[in-house]
Amino acid sequence: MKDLKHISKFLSLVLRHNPDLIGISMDPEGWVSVEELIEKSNKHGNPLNAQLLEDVVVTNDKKRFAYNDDKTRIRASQGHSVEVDLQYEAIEPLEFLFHGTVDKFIESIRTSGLQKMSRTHVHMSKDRDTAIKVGSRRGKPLILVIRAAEMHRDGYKFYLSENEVWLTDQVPVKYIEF
Ligand code: HQG
Repeated sequence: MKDLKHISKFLSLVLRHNPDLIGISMDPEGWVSVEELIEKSNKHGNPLNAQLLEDVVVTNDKKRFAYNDDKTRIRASQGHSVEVDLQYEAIEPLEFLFHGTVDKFIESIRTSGLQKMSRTHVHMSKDRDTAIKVGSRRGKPLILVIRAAEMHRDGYKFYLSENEVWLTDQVPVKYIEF
């Protein structure tokens, strides 16, 4: 299990942030070849084979990675900092979405709303418990409630990633309950 977590972290690094690290090519929708990923991971000193990759995809706690239909390609379902167009369809969000953060960011969020920072989108959760886990990565979590349906009525677009993370470009302050 420890191995799978290590592989998951390595895959997040390569598939979300730095494909160049192992010299793999990524298409505009974020997909890489499974064969190339296995070959180049091994060359980079990160042992990987088809079974291990499958185990990571299936057992991953947040289902971070997804195969294409014939399992020849794989990508991260969200969380990128490299420019990708995941081609998710814009859909109507739940009435409220949740964003877990920490106190040190609150002043800035009160001024400029939620911004995507280094990633391609602002990430939000469908429930408070998930948002608590997200915020806890950085310290004592603070949960912001986003009036998502109202934003949507005002023309903002929302996307739901394959692994059920809600995404949007930004959240202006007026839609945030602190
Ligand atoms: C904050 C993980 C100052 C924001 C999680 C957050 C998620 C601002 C940080 C996914 C700000 C960005 C994403 C502003 C936002 N001023 N700070 N105007 N606007 N922030 O990691 O949402 O486990 O890029 O509150 O579970 O924490 O990796 O975003 O604290 O789903 O799969 O800037 O990553 O998934 O941090 O996390 P991040 P996030 P994985």
